Amino acid sequence: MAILPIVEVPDPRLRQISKPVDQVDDDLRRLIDDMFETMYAAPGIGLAAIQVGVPKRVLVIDLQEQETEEGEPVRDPRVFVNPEILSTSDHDVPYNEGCLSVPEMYAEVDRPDRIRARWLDRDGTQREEEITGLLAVCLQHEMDHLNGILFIDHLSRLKREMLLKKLAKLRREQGKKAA
Ligand code: GNR
Ligand code: NI
Repeated sequence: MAILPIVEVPDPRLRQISKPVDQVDDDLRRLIDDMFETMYAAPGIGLAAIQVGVPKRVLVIDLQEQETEEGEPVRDPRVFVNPEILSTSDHDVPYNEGCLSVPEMYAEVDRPDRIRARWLDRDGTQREEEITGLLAVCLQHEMDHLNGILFIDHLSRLKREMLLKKLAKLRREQGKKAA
């Protein structure tokens, strides 16, 4: 297993449309394992393959909402290969989103609160489920990545530009500190 470098804005790879997976095999499972290791280390609750530079329609999610008595997160790894949204509710909810590819920036994004989705799991078995709550938010955020879309694309141009300026400034300051 390996922690892979995460691609950040404005890297053009984040704008690529990822290609469908044609076989869920051991090579793909190795990528999935590396994606989980990278996501847990970040830490994050989701990761799309393109965020580690691989343009395949694969994403991993672990909301890590539960903790043991010792305060250790209980792992609940979920894998989505070639995910599709079959239907969405017509009720949107806001959520304060962040993204490992737009580090340290957060903004409210409205998305449908309930989706019906179909995908392949890590064994290549087809699954279909009604998904709600934070899992629905995260799955839609990750599926956007497969289509070259970032959460900042859902904001007004003014908000997006302010956020990207803030990120550029933060990087300049961090650059100075490191030097
Ligand atoms: O770690 C992440 N947290 C998060 C919070 C709110 C909505 C979406 C996310 S996904 C993000 C990790 C990431 O960038 N996945 O693409
Ligand atoms: Ni993201």
